[in-house]
Amino acid sequence: MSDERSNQTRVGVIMGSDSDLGVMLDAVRALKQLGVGWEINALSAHRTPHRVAEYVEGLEGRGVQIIIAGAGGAAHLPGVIAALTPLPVIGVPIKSTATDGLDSLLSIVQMPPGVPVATVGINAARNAGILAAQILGTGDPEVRDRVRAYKKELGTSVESRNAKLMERVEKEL
Ligand code: RP5
Repeated sequence: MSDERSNQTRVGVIMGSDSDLGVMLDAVRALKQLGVGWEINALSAHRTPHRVAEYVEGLEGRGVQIIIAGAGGAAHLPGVIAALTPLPVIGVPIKSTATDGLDSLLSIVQMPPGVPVATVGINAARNAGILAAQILGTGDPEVRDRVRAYKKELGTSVESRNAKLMERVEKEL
């Protein structure tokens, strides 16, 4: 698998705070596994709004094609980014302490008509990375083949666990 660091950066991973990093690393792990070039930043829609706008406005010129944005609580970062760019935005609701992430989920998913954010599950940053690779795969057969191989592995692992299921049941009875 090619080293994604030597690749052109195609996915911008961004989060509202460095406290989101533990979750957002799963997106980077997926991109790395699928050989997609990435970059990562922590910038806040509320605390650094002008920096967010400046960052987003520079993305297209640098060849970035998709943004994965994670935020928690009043999670406006993915929506603000979607308002500023025609590039697709995948939102990752970070599990907050106050409401277990329901506030983050609803803040990200309930966008007004015309400004969609493709929202994954609470803390589901890995799925965001996979979805970004799948979107890129529509125009890049190499990435698509890596996603295909990954999905095949997923199926193989389910088959092998299924084969051991009866053994486990018998131990329990
Ligand atoms: C959000 O507020 C961030 O995305 C983070 O999930 C949450 C808390 O941020 P910190 O106070 O930890 O910086 O904007």
